Amino acid sequence: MQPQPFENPIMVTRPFLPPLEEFTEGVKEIWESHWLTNNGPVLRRFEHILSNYFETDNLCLFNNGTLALQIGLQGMGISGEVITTPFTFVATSHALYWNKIRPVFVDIEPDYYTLDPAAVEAAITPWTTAILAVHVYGFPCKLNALADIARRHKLVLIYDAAHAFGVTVGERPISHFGDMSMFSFHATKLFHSIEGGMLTFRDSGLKSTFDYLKNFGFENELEVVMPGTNAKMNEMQALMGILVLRHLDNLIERSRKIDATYRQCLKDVPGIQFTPPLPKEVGYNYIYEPVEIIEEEFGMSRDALYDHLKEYNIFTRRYFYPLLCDFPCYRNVAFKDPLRVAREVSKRILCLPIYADLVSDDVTRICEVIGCLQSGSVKRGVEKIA
Ligand code: T4K
Repeated sequence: MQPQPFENPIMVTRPFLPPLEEFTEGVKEIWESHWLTNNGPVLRRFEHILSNYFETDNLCLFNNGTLALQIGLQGMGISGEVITTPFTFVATSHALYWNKIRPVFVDIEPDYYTLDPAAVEAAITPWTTAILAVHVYGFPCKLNALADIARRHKLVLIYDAAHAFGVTVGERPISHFGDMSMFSFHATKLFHSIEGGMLTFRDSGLKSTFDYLKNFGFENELEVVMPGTNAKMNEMQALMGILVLRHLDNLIERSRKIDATYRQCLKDVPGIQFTPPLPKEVGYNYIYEPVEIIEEEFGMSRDALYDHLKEYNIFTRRYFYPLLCDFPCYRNVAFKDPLRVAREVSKRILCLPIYADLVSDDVTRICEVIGCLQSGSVKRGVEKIA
């Protein structure tokens, strides 16, 4: 039997929303206090809860992850060249650009798509000040190798951990590694505060700098100690964050089951390649479901599959294609690495729908559609989807 399109679109993700009563209860408190932003009581509570969760006081909340990273780089005084990955969301290198730092793009490793330490080391110059690595899809970077390079070359090690909330390594939160990590709490993330971001950092002296930078540099009513910007998280965001956090373990467990279903249902479909099992010491968050489509085996390119799935109301995403260095704003940035792995992966990668509310039957149905498209048992490309 031919698979039928879904009645309603299945998007790559859908934000988890806590029970409405929990949110309205919290909103009532905000209404009564008339305190909406600027370091309010709900934000302070959220910060306290996160301090316990991440086992550190060295954290600072922001209104989104991009500004958190921009401010983090500025507050740490990073300048010159920073070695980074082209296989990430544009915000990673935009944060460098806004600080007038030159991104030096180097290749990724083929298993989990994080920075290749050997490529990092090969790209170091006298102008290099830092490494900006990304725990892409929540997969931990090569933590020991990068730490070793940073130590030997006296470089700052910064992690874009936008995808990595809830990830642990050896039972320690991923924030434990590197000099600074940025987490995104955007609605599309497993853990979110509608919009939001957070920095965690090793040097406790940075806290006041980040607090100034996100609030115009105000020390008090009359004194501005540095030219800051406005990157404050508001009370509604903090409330959502507190509520979503209560459900996080359950969200991760549901996503883990979805991942297991995909792996089971697609295991015999030629040309679909999943990432290998993670090392035992990693507690993963199952935030994305990336697969590589090997055209020669699958019988169809990644892009063709992406288009055909839309005909079935299934909206996957090509995170992260094109590579950042191919966007017009980065085309003039000079770097030497041929980016062999990154170019190949970005042509093959496809992120399948995954979110806690996605029911198992729908995952099976998505897999059936993919299987039928592969085997050619359904018509492909009846009409071209724009
Ligand atoms: N570094 C990395 C590595 C990142 O991935 C990101 C953000 C950042 C830094 C910056 O952090 P933030 O400044 O964003 O905190 C999305 C997100 O907007 C972005 O946060 C995320 N990475 C990126 C990977 O994905 P788009 O352009 O793909 O989002 P959009 O609007 O197409 O949403 C994707 C799907 O989610 C939609 O098809 C439907 C669903 N959706 C989305 C929203 C916003 C919903 O169902 N409800 C919603 O409210 O960028």
